[in-house]
Amino acid sequence: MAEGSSVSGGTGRIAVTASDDVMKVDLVRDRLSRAQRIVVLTGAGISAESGVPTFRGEGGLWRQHRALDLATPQAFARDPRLVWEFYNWRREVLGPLEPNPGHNALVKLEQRVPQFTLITQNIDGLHARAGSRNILELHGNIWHVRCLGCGKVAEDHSVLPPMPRCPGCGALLRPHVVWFGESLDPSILSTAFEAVQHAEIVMVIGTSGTVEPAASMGMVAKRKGACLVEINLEPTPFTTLYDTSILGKSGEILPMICESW
Ligand code: BV8
Ligand code: ZN
Repeated sequence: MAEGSSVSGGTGRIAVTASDDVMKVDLVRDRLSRAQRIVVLTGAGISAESGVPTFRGEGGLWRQHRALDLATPQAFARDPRLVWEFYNWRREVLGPLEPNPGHNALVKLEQRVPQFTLITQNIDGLHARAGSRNILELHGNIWHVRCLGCGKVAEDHSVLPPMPRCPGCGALLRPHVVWFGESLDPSILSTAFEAVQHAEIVMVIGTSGTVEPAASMGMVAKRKGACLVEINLEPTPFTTLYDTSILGKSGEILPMICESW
């Protein structure tokens, strides 16, 4: 929670005091308690308190490579072994990590809302581990692999070899994630846009709003009259467009917002 910190963020925003945030938490809680259709969109920030490095934080680097440069089909075509080393390193880091109170609060919220959709940009699988049900994984899941030969998709939590092969046809496997420059699964994408267009409230949590098409979802909802709430450690390019923006850690704010009303 921003303890009386003054937030300029380039938007000339006034100082945010703890009491502002407490008021905002109550306001959002009240809105949520009266809503039928709620959508939550999460990014790397919601997993940060579980110990998952975010993309743009200092954790976004691996052996001096930027994640952005390795999460592409070109990088995999050029050097599949290096890209698999990157993903195997991330699987190793993620393996022992647990959902945090932010993930858990969203499970409680889902149980109390008639129509709840959780759209996540994260591939860490922590929302499902926490117990969320109606999840749309826009960018895939690091625990799933896809065969470049027969196309088979499998869930695999084992320690994979440097160049894992399909047990069925022997072809090389790839992580079943969406790389930069690749299209998202059309049915997942259309379901996500459908949900945001009919939502009464959209909460955007822990995302820098830099990756499309996820970044546009909030504004699509706003144009359809939804109430937009942002929870982030710092202001984002969209902060001024939100109805309410609460600065602080999602693992602290979400339990306050989602505790039973
Ligand atoms: C697409 C899976 C159509 C892989 C990911 C030029 C050529 C080609 C494409 C493009 C182009 N220009 C733009 C594009 C589109 C491109 C894109 O958006 N690029 C960006 C970089 C400009 N998008 C795509 O390519 C998408 N496909 O558009 O298809 C198409 C096809 C061909 C050509 C054109 C278009 C596919 C995008 C999916 C990429 N895959 N992940 C992997 O992870 O290995 S995206 C990856 O990065 C993550 O999944 C995540 O989505 C994203 C990182 O974003 P965030 O989640 O926001 O994380 P970030 O670190 O940035 O921010 C964390 C935030 O949390 C911060 O704001 C921080 O303040 C906050 N925070 C931190 N701690 C906390 C917190 N908040 C609260 N509490 C805390 N404790
Ligand atoms: Zn195969």
